[in-house]
Amino acid sequence: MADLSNFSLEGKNAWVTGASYGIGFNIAKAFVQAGAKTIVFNARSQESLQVGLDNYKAAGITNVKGYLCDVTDEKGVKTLVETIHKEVGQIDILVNNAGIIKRIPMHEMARQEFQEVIDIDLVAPYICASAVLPEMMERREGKIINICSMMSELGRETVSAYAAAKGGLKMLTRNICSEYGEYNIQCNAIGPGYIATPQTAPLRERQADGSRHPFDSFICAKTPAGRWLDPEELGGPAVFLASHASDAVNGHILYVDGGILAYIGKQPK
Ligand code: NAP
Ligand code: GCO
Repeated sequence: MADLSNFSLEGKNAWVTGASYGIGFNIAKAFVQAGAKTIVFNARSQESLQVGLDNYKAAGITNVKGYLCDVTDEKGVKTLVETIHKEVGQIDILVNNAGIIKRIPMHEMARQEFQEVIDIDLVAPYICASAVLPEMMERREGKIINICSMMSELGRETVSAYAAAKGGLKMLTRNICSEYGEYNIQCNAIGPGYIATPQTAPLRERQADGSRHPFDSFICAKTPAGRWLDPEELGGPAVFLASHASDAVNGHILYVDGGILAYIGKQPK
């Protein structure tokens, strides 16, 4: 019988930011399947918090606590971490999942719009990681997983702020690894490919004439499997990076992209 105990999250508490739905919710679900003791998630609105609570309930997940907190609110995040320590216990795993994208040609993008993406997708992971590190350092153990992107490696039209943020998040991941590895804290990232979630829904919408969105066809041609990935497919890689099975993995960006980064793309017929 294989011994998979190293992949277990038994007894572990995990905070997944912005995990009301989408990728974060599916990562949290996988953590529960791997034996996590308590899942904590936060939302920036009461509405999104309730959506999350309803989603966890519908999935039969009861060991979950949701809190109202905007990840860009440094004071609010510090207060949230203190509350989690009081009400749940130690934070063994942090997943910096919360994120937004704005698809606007750079020369038409207002400074404030650019800044908002940077604040949520890059500054907030710094804020949240900085808030959980002291306790992890004390325990000399911890897992931080940042959610990067294809845009941590590649650019494309209209996503300048997002690519800058996700490229920075790749290096923030490597720097947290470098600075805190001596405390037995591993910081890695998952770089999802193109995942069917609300964030990418506009790229998959049917056209007025019922035809496929050009970007939908484009991405399927760029993915060897010829399809968008399901958010559930990120669960296994996330469990691996959250578990002791990855204690010797640090500063790594694990691309879960169906092979996009390896593939030149299907030749148009
Ligand atoms: P999503 O469906 O748009 O979900 C994003 C979640 O983050 C939402 O629950 C959102 O809450 C929350 N959020 C946004 N800003 C927040 C803030 N300031 N404070 C707290 N929560 C906040 O996106 P997703 O597709 O699941 O993506 C999740 C992560 O994966 C993001 O970092 C994204 O960049 C990354 N990613 C996505 C893909 C993809 O193809 N989908 C690929 C690579 C990487 P609200 O409900 O309030 O908006
Ligand atoms: C886009 C998409 C992508 C995905 C993801 C790819 O507009 O190109 O939203 O950015 O969200 O980041 O890995």
